[in-house]
Amino acid sequence: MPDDTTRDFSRTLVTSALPYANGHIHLGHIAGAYLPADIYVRYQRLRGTKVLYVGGSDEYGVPITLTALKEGVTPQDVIDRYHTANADAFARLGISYDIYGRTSWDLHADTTQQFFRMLDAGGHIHQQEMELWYSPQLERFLPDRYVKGSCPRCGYTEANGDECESCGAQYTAKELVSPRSNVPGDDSSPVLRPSKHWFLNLPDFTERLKTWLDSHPEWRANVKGIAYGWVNDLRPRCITRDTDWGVPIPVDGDEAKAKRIYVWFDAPIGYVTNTRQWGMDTQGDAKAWELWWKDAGTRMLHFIGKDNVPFHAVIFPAMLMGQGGYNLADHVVGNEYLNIFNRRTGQSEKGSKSKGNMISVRWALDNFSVNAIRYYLCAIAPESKDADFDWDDFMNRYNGELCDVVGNFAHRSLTMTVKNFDGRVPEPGEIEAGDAAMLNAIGEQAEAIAEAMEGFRFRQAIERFIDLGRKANVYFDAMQPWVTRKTDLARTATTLYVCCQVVRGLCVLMAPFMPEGAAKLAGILNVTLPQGGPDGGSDAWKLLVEPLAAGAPLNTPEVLFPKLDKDVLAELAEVHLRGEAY
Ligand code: B3M
Ligand code: ZN
Repeated sequence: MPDDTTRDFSRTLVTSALPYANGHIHLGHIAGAYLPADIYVRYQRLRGTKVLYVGGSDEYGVPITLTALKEGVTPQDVIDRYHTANADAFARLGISYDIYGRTSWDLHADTTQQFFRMLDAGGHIHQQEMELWYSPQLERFLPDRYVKGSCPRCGYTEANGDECESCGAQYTAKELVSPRSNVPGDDSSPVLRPSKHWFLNLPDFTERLKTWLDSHPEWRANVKGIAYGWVNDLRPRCITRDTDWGVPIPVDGDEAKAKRIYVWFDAPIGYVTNTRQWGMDTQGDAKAWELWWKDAGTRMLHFIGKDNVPFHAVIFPAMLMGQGGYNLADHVVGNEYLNIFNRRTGQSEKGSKSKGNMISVRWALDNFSVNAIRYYLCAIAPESKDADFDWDDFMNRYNGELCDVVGNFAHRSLTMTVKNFDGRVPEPGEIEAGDAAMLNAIGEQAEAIAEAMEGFRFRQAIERFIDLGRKANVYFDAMQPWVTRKTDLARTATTLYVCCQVVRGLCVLMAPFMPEGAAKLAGILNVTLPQGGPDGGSDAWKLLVEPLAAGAPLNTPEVLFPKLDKDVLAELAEVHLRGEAY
């Protein structure tokens, strides 16, 4: 097996978990699976790497049909509503997918059925009879959350059919204590009935999974811990459900007709489907996707929240092994949770719909700039442990770091330059040691940011970016261009020439984190940031060492990062406490 840590890759495929089209995406989702992926993708695009970023909605499964039942609409209505809303929220937040697909597409049924057939042909799928809860009144089985009851382990009374959200226990349906139907209007008591289902024989892949995981000592400890825990105890897993909302099982006969493929079997295959669709949309090529999934020169990265680790680091890889010819993930970047700090109680809480403490992306964007949201969520990214979203911390970090350090430096440098040097980058005089050190710091910080990015340490990367701003302010204050302006114009020209170079550096280095701020700054500087994409491009990081030419025209500076007002923030925090930030 090749050593993946040192392999040279020609292109990178990045995926972010497909959110259920069953509610508005919230900041917890963003901090876990979306913002880190987007920052990484934007960084690689700037470096000229060929990179493809695939996402989309997860549109099957019981939560969606239950929502439809409760609202008296069809599942299609539910997914249409939330697919559109979430695609829009991602776009406003600058999450730069190359495609945002849907698992309800016909193409996806095709991909999923191919996966099923191939696993079946390889002898990895078998049928087995199980006892499942059945509603005599509805005359149907009650899969997953259609049935509630008490957890056989901890006694939690809102436990689901086969798992407990309170203690995390997984069990077989018949172990559930005091079952009751969760379907509105169904008053009958559930009874156990036999039903035949299809199982994926995961133990067939144990050895291969172990070898593969062993080849990735560089993964985060939290991801490896969960993955090995599963691989050391693999059991056949049921991959079908008694429902009519899902991908049809590609098997003849009435037994298969009444059931569908389980959502967690088809969902990760959505990454493949959406890559297929992207290839057809952009190149009219039905086979373009294969390069991204099967060529040994492609590196594959999954960005997810930690609850999705078993599926991305064990089950989906096993499904890929059963296909033959597919690459396996080179890194599964699993993030911890973003909790909510409650100002009233002084306690950190898990985000939950029932508590009403979640902050939707659409609400956040209606009230704050995209730069502020992206800055704070990256600065506190829950990489190796849970983090707290806290309104005071949000204001202090955004105002005190992005505004006061970077925004302020850019603004005072550019304003003074435009005013005193006729709207142009000044002609420098002699570059002295202090100037040279400042100029060198641009490349040094770019290196440090690159190193953190390559290691998926985004908090550290954004810290290194702010560090450059801090160094620049120290330089500016030491050189005192507002004083030398009256005594030594040549000296002032050199200082502001250096400052302009730093601002240009900040502009490029900012682009992965705050693309909107970077675009605005690029407009003032009259520079173009390379777009990059699946075809690759030039390396903007290398261009950092090529200075802005003396005499280059600048546009009128404007405030990039307006400060958050304390009173406005306090009011919005109240709205959140009332459960209305969703
Ligand atoms: N929809 C669960 C979630 O949103 C699931 C992820 C699918 S990724 C293939 O967390
Ligand atoms: Zn429990």
